Formats: sequence, C-alpha cells, structure tokens
Amino acid sequence: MCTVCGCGDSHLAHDHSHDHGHSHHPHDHDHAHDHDHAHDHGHHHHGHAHNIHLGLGPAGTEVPGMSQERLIEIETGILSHNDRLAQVNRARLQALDSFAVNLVSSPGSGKTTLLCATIRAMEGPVAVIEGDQQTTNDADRIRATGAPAIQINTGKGCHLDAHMVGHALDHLNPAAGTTLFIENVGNLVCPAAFDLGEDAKVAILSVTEGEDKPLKYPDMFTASRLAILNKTDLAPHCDVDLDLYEANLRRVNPLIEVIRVSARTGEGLDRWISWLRTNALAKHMEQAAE
Ligand SMILES: Nc1nc2c(ncn2[C@@H]2O[C@H](COP(=O)(O)OP(=O)(O)O)[C@@H](O)[C@H]2O)c(=O)[nH]1
Ligand SMILES: [Mg+2]
Repeated sequence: MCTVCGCGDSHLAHDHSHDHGHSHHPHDHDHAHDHDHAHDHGHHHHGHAHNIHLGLGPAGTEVPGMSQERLIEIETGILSHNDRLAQVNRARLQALDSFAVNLVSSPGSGKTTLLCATIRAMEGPVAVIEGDQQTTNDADRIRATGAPAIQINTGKGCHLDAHMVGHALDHLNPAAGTTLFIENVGNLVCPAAFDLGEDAKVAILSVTEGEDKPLKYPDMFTASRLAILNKTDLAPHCDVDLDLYEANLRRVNPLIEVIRVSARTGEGLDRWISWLRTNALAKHMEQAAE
C-alpha cells in the first residue's frame, strides 16, 4: 500500500527505505530488485515461475530490504493516526446530521459529471470537497451548479486523508442536514485504505474500463458499500458484459450494492438519488434512536 509509493506520513517510510538505497548488488538498483523478487517468489509460491506476486506476505506488499514486520508497523502507524482524525470528522458530521459519501474511482470514470447531475437532481443542502493532484477544474464545475465546493490539491499525493478533509470542513462550514460529497483523487489503490470520516465509500466504474477491474483492484471494492456502473450509454459500443461486471464486483464483495447509471443521459440517476436519500435517512434514524 502507501508505504510503497511513499504517500503516507512519509518521514517514517522514507527513513527506512533509505536504508535500502545502499544496495549490495553491483547492478543498477531496479534491476537488482526485480531479480531478487523473481528469485524469491519463483521458489516459494506455487511454482509460478514466470509471475511475481509481492502481496503474499503478512504485510500484503514488499519494499526492498524492509521486513514484513517493519512494513506492518509503519502502515499501522499511518492508518491509526488517520483513523483518529477520521473519527473527529465523523463526530462533527454526526453533530450536523450530515450524510457523507466518499467517491472513489479511476480518473475519468465520471465522478464530477455524476456529481453535477446529482446536485441538479437532488433536494436539500449539499457541499462538495474535491481532491485532485492539480487544478481547480472540478471545484469550478461543481460551483457552476450553485453548490459550495472546496478544492484540495494534493500535489504528489495520491489520496485524500482525514486531516485534509477536516481542514476542508473548516472552510466549508456545512449547514445542518447537508449531504457531503467527497470526490477523492482518481486512483483505485491508495484511497481504499483511508477513512475520511465518511458514511460510505462509493466506487464509480465506467463500462469502458473492463469487467476485470474489480478483480484486479479488490481492496477498493471491498471497502465500498455501493458501486455505480457509469456510462451505460456507451455499453452498446463496447465489448462489455454488464452482468459479468456485476458478478465480478460481488465476487470481491458479496455485500456490495450496484447501480447502473449514465451521468450523460440521466438513466438510473433516480435510483442513485434514492439510495442517497434512504441511507441518509437510515443514519438519521439510527442517531435518533441512540
Ligand atoms: N458517454 C458518457 N460519458 C460520460 C459519462 N459520465 C462522464 N462522462 C465523460 O467522461 C469524461 C470524464 O468525466 P469526469 O466527470 O471528469 O470524470 P472523473 O475524472 O471521474 O471526475 C468526461 O468527458 C465526461 O463527459 C456518461 O455517463 N456517459
Ligand atoms: Mg473529477
């Protein structure tokens, strides 16, 4: 996970990855790395001589020269710090009786387009936190609908974290009963691990991405409560089997709900809006019962 790309609380991760810069190999570093892994895994894992799987150990990944124990320690440190801040956000949203969704997906699956259509179609106050590495394009698109939006540019960062969302909430200062949409950085990997204090992660997939994506990036779909299969208007133009797409989502997460929509034509939008309404109401009732 993020210890690999260095996107977490990096001084921890970096200190240690530096240890490995001093390669004992006479070859160039990457080369030595590949060679090591091919070697290790060829021997240990099911005899797949020509495949390399770095995720079979307890840490679920490998960083050259770092032990599995150290990797787990670093990841636990980063995520537990994030989780504490996520709880603060969650309590704050709860006090506002605000329902919050974290939209996660690859770049270009249609998050912003869907959000704009959603905001136009739904009733009640909304607010949007936009995450991208650069530009304020998406916040500008949201503001054009009349909804308040704040852009977070993460620079080299590949996901939003709870600390960033806390700051955005300070600026947005949402009214009671607001539906909060958080559009995460387009990336099917790191955002899966970071709780932002949301009520649900919602994965947006487009029919053009291919039915196998849930199987290739399972963490994201395990973490999501709902998957939206977007761009159904394009399905007739692609060799895509939507039933297989859904079956693959359920193979990874048997409990995941799936809604097929076209943000362009509006097909299925009513079911997504009603999902939002139902889940916001369920949260409200749960809170009232406490
Ligand atoms: N045909 C079609 N195009 C869509 C749909 N939703 C989004 N798009 C297009 O997909 C591209 C990426 O959309 P965008 O909302 O920016 O994706 P994001 O990166 O996930 O926020 C844009 O050109 C959109 O117009 C859809 O339902 N059907
Ligand atoms: Mg976007």
